[in-house]
Amino acid sequence: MRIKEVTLRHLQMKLKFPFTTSFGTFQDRDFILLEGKDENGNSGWGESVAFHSPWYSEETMKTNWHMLEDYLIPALLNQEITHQDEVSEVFSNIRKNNMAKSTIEGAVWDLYSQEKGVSLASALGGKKSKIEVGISIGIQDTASDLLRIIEKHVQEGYKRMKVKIKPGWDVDVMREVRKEFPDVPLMADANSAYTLEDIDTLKALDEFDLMMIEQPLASDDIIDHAKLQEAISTPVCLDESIHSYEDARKAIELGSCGIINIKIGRVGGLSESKRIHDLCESHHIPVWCGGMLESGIGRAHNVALTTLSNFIMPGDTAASSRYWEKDIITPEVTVEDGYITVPDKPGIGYEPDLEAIESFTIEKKTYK
Ligand code: OSB
Ligand code: MG
Repeated sequence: MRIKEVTLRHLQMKLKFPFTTSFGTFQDRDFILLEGKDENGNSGWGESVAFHSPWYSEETMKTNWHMLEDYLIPALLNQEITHQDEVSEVFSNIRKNNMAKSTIEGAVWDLYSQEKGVSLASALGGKKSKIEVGISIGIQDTASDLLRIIEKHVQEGYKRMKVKIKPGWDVDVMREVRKEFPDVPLMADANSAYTLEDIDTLKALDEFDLMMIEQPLASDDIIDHAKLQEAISTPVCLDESIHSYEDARKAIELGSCGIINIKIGRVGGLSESKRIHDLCESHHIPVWCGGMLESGIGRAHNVALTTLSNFIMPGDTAASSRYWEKDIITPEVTVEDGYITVPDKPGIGYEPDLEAIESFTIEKKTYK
């Protein structure tokens, strides 16, 4: 297979709700959508999960556009690819920039599975026909706002609640949540808001029987995460710290975590995600699929990845309608009783809605 033409689009979509983490709040989701055409005129789609600003990682929408335009697209255009795992070889001289790489690698996986006539999930080796999903809830103005949002999502059937925490919005808030929802599967995500100096606060969370605490410490602190994991009973889950198979191997060896959140963009694509998944499975480390407030295209990739066997905990891949008035795929991703039914059509299994895509496009450029 050869990619003969690539179109990049800058889309801007308004979230239905402002999303607040320990870093700040945003309501507009700006991102890059990539369409790659092969020699037969078929289109494969990928989404960059980089944000407008570098709060989650150093990558941004603009650095992704630059990497794609100046390095990744020129490296891949017209190259003969016999298997999608070869994309990482084509990019082997380009360091990091994982979200940028993943954008185009995702489109190649979509094309490859269309060519084989199988769903992206089957191309990856996934077996599940439905996947369990949870929901990630940003920091709210008051604890009672949070309780009402949790109640709504529990009623909708979501399988676990993830609450964003930061210093000053942690132990007391989680206590209130547990009091009102004693049995709900519950976890906290700190997005690196703590250091080992906060160990007493982090220990205090043990009382709430959390499934895990996600990324409590800095993204380059796997040694401190290992110390923390020794000191608390709640399993530590790493998100921002894991950028590759090698990172996962080292974190597992050090005992820095009991669980890993896999995000396709953060680790540089589906091939690397699968390698990390397999490594974790062989070490009995459960994984789950994180979310980056994706549009339907990125969401479809997440759904497919989650069908692999070691994704044994609910992911952050909630329904399209939780985020968007209108998504850019048909049908939209829907959740019933906390499950998404995995599409079995070839490729990502959802149809890109070109009219909706055009309506959210601010800038567009084609390379051939
Ligand atoms: O840390 O998992 C995270 C959103 C943006 C950036 C980082 C994170 C998140 C979420 C929301 O938690 C996941 C989602 O609903 O897509
Ligand atoms: Mg996280």
